[in-house]
Amino acid sequence: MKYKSLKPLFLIILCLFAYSFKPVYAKDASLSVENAWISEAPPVSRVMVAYMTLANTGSQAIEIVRAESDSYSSIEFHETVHQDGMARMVRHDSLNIAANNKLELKRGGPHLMLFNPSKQLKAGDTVAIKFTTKNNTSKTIVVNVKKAQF
Ligand SMILES: [Cu+2]
Repeated sequence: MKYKSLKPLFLIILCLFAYSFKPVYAKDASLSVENAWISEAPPVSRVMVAYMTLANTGSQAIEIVRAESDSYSSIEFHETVHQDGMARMVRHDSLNIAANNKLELKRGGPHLMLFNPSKQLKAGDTVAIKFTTKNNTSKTIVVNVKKAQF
């Protein structure tokens, strides 16, 4: 409720900003990735998890609609949510990074779920992951597999 009452004010401020800074708005949004790592999993595991910080230094939101890798059969966007004292995972269609903002993929929050590794991946191995955005731009990052951190 408190949030709802603040919303109009927030939008007005946002509009004022958009108006006053309009001339310097750039068309290209830019994505960078920091501290990316994949958590090593037991050999029997058919799923692994990747964490990272996605940074958008551009003035427009970035929506990542696809993630893929030769090292996995598929990659999904997940989020761990806590409901009634239980943690469960929900699947998202995309990852959204607001303009000039960061999205942290971390334990207990949003993450990449990596399915069916093509071979056993151990700490020290590297995996290439390709992201595709809604604007059909793509970015490939190299991610290190590390020992699980609890
Ligand atoms: Cu998951």
